[in-house]
Amino acid sequence: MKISSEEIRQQSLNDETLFEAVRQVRESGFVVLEETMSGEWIDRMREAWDAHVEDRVPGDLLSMPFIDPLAIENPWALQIMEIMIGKDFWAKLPYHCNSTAPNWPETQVIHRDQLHLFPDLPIAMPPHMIVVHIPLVDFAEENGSTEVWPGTHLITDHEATIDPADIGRVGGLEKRAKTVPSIRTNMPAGSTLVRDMRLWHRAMPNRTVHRRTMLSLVYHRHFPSLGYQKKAAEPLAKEMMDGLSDRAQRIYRFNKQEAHAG
Ligand SMILES: O=C(O)CCC(=O)C(=O)O
Ligand SMILES: [Fe+2]
Repeated sequence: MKISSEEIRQQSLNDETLFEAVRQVRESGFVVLEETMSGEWIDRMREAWDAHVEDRVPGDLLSMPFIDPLAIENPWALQIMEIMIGKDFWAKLPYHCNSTAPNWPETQVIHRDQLHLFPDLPIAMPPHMIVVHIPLVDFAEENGSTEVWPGTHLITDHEATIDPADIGRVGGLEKRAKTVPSIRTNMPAGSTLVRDMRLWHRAMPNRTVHRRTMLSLVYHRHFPSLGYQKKAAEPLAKEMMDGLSDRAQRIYRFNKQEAHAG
């Protein structure tokens, strides 16, 4: 969806836009907010990430421009996530990107990045993991914009829904996906795509001579009763954490060196 230049400048969605964006994530499993980032921002980020992906520069993913606030605490996505996965969601640094090389020939297996919570129940729980993507080039069919199956994040009656191997991309969704319409996430560079990680999707071939890169930042609902979460995060240098905003320090709290971050 297009958002107003005012919402871009203020880095804040108005009530109506926010309501519509949340509705789309809830019902379709994703929303695209078009062109939230400036051309300058996109170029700087794309050059840094492509150099990193291509191993041209020994990139420190915990430095600028990788940890730019518009990436790690994307203000538009944060507003949506605060409503959908609760204000105290968390994430880990460094984040990653999804990049398809020039002339990449492969179609990925259809998969969901996350299973349902309570996969044995016949109803979908509210979202618990959300990924924020920021495309660093225009996404179109020629360069392999991701294909998604709107609404499939709510499908609970499929055997692959309860099979953890489904996340391992074994192809359990291919047949059923033929019965559900799909669309390509064609969007301008610098958009913000917010996606429920249960949504069925796949990477597509890149038939251009240019790399197709998007940032991928994963956010988790906080479940205070599940103490295991912080084990998985690498502790980051104190100076680096201290350089982040208070909000970012809270989001990335499991990267903190102290044992009692939760
Ligand atoms: O790069 C893409 O378009 C999607 C990649 C993806 O879904 C994945 O690797 O899990
Ligand atoms: Fe995926």
